[in-house]
Amino acid sequence: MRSDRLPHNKIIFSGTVGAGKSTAIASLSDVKPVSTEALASDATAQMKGTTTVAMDYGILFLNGGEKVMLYGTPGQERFSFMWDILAEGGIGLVLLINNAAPDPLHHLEKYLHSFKGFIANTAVAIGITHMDRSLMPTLVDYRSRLTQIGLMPPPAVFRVDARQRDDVAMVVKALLYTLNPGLIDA
Ligand SMILES: Nc1nc2c(ncn2[C@@H]2O[C@H](COP(=O)(O)OP(=O)(O)OP(=O)(O)O)[C@@H](O)[C@H]2O)c(=O)[nH]1
Ligand SMILES: [Mg+2]
Repeated sequence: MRSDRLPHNKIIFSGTVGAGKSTAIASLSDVKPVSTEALASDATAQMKGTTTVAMDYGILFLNGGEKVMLYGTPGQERFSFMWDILAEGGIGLVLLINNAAPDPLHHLEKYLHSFKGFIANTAVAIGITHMDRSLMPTLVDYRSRLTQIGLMPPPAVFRVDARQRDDVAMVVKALLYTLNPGLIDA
């Protein structure tokens, strides 16, 4: 892979609180990831001990030696000012939705709306996490909702366990493939 095939090489992980954004970056990164965890407060504290307050950062090396920078956003909406800042210059979005949280289909719509402008200029691939804990909604339900939303081309949707590197790699490869099928030939 040559650098002229991947002029900008930054992808963004966003999505619901506890979906596994920080975990996914740690699973996939070939270097020790940088994280900004702080003790959770309010409703998040009932779900998890810490939460991302600024960003996660990791690096993935593709087979050709090409570097893909992985940026994770905070899930909490009170830190949503970071979403646009982190997305600046990104080539695509991996959206992780926590299937064990209440109303995940609503979260899907909300995050797609928040990143509407970014996605219009780039691409998105979707990972549904915590499906081992909650089977509903199903991937079919997500695909139906995406059809209703009308994004073109329709985003790829996968079952992802953020703790599993192969699962995270799959959704990232789908994103890179959407952007440029030549990118993942290595
Ligand atoms: N059972 C299960 N646990 C998962 C899965 N994916 C991630 N986790 C766990 O979910 C927890 C939350 O993950 P984080 O990586 O902190 O989530 P986050 O999206 O970064 O959360 P915020 O930064 O608070 O928005 C961790 O304990 C992960 O190990 C999954 O598919 N199944
Ligand atoms: Mg996090």
